Amino acid sequence: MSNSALDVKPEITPKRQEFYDRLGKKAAAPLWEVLADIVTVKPKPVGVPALWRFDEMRPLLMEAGSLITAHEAERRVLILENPAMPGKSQITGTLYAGLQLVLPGEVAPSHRHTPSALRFVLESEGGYTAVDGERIVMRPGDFIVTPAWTYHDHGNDSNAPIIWLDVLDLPLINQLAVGFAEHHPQETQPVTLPEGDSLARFGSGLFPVDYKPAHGTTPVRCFPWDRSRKALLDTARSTPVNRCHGVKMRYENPATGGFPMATIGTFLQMLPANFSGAPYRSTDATVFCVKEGRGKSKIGNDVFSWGPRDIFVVPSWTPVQHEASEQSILFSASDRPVQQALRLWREEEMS
Ligand code: 1HN
Repeated sequence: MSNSALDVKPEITPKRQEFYDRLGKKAAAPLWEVLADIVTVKPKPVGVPALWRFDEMRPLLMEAGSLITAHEAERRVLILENPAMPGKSQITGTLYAGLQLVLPGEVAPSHRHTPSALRFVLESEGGYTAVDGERIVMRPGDFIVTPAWTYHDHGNDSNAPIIWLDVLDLPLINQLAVGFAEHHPQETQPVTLPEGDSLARFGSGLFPVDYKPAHGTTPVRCFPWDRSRKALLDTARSTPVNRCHGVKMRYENPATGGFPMATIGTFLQMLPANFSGAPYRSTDATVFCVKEGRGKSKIGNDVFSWGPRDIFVVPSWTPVQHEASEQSILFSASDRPVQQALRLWREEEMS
């Protein structure tokens, strides 16, 4: 659409301005002055493309570790803030991302809140997150789900730091003004389930005959890296390589076939060595985390080279084009389940 009231603003004459000023005093405003800003012809991305290098962030995270304990901080996290939105604690319009550190011997106290969280583990030689009575040992590449309003605490009983990427639907939850949070009465919630329980019970293609899926959220709390990687690479052997995505899979809630989380969709994709992808855009702004490999991505007009554990963000409807110099695996997360539930999601493979 062009040349219409949707993208052209009427001229402001002194008489009109005087009228607008009087409207303002009555908590009113002329729609025609803002229409083009609030009804956009195409999405106006929230935030800009950006990349965070793990090798630069890790020393800062360790420095944070010497300045404050996990206990005092509640969560010792460096927020990955979109550079276009400093102070807003968001990486996209709907998602928050951060890097969390738990040092050997530390516990991050148990609490619950209405925002949902995912963890993508970057560095760990043991240690756990506990979700709803189940301790989940963290290994690099594991994707772990903390559903809304479930108690969770983290602990490191290993000899090495644990570092992971947190992605939460916080900006969305706060926009809806449905944020609640509370501490567990104890520092660490009681462990009531055996280790590996959720995967053993719900990750084998068998469900209790009268099982009713809880709305939106997977009963499998952890998608372990070794299984995910094998599924991706085995699939890649018998699947054509998509010209934009390489071989891309989505994590699934085995009880519903939908995404594991109601608000955040998660994906794993393999770019073959020397892959040079075609541009692609979708309305769901996406946070990528490099699991393995090296390459670069053109996002809008910016080119970012990346390696293991780097994190980058692609804003809504911004073309992205991936290249890989060696076989690479990218984890990614976006608000696609929300957009699809509302029948609003769009994508386009470009040439
Ligand atoms: C939270 O609870 C965690 O549980 C991490 O690890 C990051 C950011 C904002 C609000 C709550 C966690 C968070 C958070």
